[in-house]
Amino acid sequence: MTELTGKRALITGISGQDGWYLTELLQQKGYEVHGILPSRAPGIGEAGPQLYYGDLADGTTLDSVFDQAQPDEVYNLAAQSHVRLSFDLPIYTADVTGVGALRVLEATRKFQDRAGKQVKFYQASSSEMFGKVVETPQSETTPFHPRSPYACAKVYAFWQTVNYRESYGMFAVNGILFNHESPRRGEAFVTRKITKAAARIKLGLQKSLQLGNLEARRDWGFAGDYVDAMWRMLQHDEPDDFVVATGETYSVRDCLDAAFTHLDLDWQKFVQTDTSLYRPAEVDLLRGDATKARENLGWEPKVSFARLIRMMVDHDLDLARRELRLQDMDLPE
Ligand code: G4F
Repeated sequence: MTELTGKRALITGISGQDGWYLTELLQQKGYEVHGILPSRAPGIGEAGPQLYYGDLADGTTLDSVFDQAQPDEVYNLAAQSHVRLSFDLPIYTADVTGVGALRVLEATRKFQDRAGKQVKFYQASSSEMFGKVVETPQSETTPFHPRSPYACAKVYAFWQTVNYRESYGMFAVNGILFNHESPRRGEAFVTRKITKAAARIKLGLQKSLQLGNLEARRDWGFAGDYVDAMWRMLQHDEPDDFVVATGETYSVRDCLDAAFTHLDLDWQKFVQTDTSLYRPAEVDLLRGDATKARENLGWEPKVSFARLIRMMVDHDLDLARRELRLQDMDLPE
């Protein structure tokens, strides 16, 4: 049911997986949603937010977007978010993922002064910041040891957010989100790469799947659950930083098992490892402790890892069936 808040939200990176789920959540709550995206993207337009083109590598249009959107809440989700790619594009990643967050923070601070109202700021921080972990599970007090240009950029953005809170008294928070997936996940991330390949292999559209490190372990949750935690952080009495995680950890191998078994397939017959997909430095194990979010925000994950992977495989099976039908009809996609 729609609760009419009359609030306005501005989301950077609105066309990504999280931007899409967050848009739907905020609209259900009666928000007017505005979003910045770098180029035309399928999907998000259907949800009906007000869209502006912009790239965090170029902050020159931010002031004018803020003046048009008049936000009460700003969610900075935009980033070059692919860890492996950040080794090939370290400077671009530092600019968009690190300094880009600073550009949005500064635009928020200046708009807050112009508008004469409090504007709350959410920074999409990442469990990748824990990197070479010094303890397990990882919580808000675990020291960071970033292992990629992406993670270094996220650490920079994390501390800028803390500094804007401490220097200017801004309501600025970091959500330290562990991996979160869904049928809307980009196809370059490992869960979606696996569920898509499993579905296409099942229907004979693909013969094999090349992957990198199968031993890496991640704490994988459902993106739809995680955007609710973002919103709750901005409704909390005090601005603070929170870990968002399931508390469980699974390997890439476990993900293969879950996806292929759901389709009665044995992944060992189809998967090859390709060393070019390994990272120069790997994050071996992530498992989060979300006690603080549970106790202070009343947040908890609802979708288990097994259900998440089944949901993604079922969705990708539908897409593969459609691909097969188009092929049979010999029509262009
Ligand atoms: O799915 P991934 O690419 O996600 P990664 O690197 O953990 O990062 C994701 O989660 C972070 C939150 O902790 C976000 F901040 C970040 O933006 C992103 O959304 O890789 C997961 C694991 C890695 O250990 C990787 O080495 O899977 C391993 N892996 C093995 N083969 C692969 C592949 N990853 C990808 N992307 N592709 C492979 O072929």
